Amino acid sequence: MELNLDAEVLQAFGYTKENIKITQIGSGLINRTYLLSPLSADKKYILQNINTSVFKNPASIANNLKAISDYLAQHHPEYLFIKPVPTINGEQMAEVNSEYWRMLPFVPDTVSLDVLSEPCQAFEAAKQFGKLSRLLNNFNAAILEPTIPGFHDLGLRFEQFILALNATSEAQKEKAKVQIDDALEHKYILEYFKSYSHRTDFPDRVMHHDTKISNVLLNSDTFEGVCVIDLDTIMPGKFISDLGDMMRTYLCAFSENETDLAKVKIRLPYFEAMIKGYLSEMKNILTETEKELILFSGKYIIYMQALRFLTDFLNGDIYYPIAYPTQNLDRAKNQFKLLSELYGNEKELQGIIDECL
Ligand code: GN1
Ligand code: MG
Repeated sequence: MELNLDAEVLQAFGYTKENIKITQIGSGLINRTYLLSPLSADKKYILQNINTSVFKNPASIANNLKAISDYLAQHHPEYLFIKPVPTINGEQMAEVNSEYWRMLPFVPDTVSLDVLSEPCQAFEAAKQFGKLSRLLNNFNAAILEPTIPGFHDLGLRFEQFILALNATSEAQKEKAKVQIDDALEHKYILEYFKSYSHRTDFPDRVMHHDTKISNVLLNSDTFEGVCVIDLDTIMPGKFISDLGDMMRTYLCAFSENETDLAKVKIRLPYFEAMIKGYLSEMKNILTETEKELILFSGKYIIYMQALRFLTDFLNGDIYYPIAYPTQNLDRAKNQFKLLSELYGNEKELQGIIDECL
């Protein structure tokens, strides 16, 4: 699909419509992403429009990426960290008509997958996210700004769900009755998390916060992990964010959009590969408390995502784009099914973790 982009956006980065080919790519729900192929050189770039109703302070993204990339350049210069290409004025982003745009280098000879079809892909991806956390273990996470305040704060997500529940219509409540009950019944996940908050060995770390498979670039021949992308939500968080979102998105062969719940099942070989990949980087860094919470990370994140989809359905779909009216409710159903699968396989899953530790 060829697209018309505001000429000013391209100009900010030193290009014009005449010397560039533009294609929209990517499957993310939040930002719009384009591939730019400058015709003059064998180079490609990714251009992204930052969704400012989600990222209310885009400068925080730029500041965080700058702080991290400076640190990595100094301490781990061999690491491939995809930092933004500055504008011709040296800015981290271009601001055009109150919209924010940033450009990133396109990494050649890599692929981004939308679904995992081999356990080794789970290993490679988990290893990449684990590696980023390991390399940033001594970086002071406290200097980063939350790019979305309370992003993975389950307490806040639960409050937002209650607010939506109190404000929604009886008709919506009726449609979502089972899922609302599910949401209330699983509140103990939040209580369980809170019971760990006093632990001193449960630090804030630098978390990616969006560890789905399409956010890892793999070598297009060998399928080895190359680097992670989509760095907008890099900010301080608990380790459970990254590992939990991998469980949410790698273990089932079908995505959150699958409506045939019989297909929502957990693939044990993918779990094992994912745990091995993650621990190949993080085993010696995780604290005792964190190790205790490995399986819990999946429960926390899947429950939170179910709450977020359900909340959005009750709010009239103001956050996640939908293709049909009850899609966010269906996504919530899917996530609650996934959660029940995690519980149903708990023993085997914990056994795999124990063996890997
Ligand atoms: C959003 O835009 P995308 O697809 O990378 C969301 C994630 C959710 C995900 C669910 C900033 O990510 O937190 O897990 O949708 N990102 C934001 O598909 O809200
Ligand atoms: Mg994202």
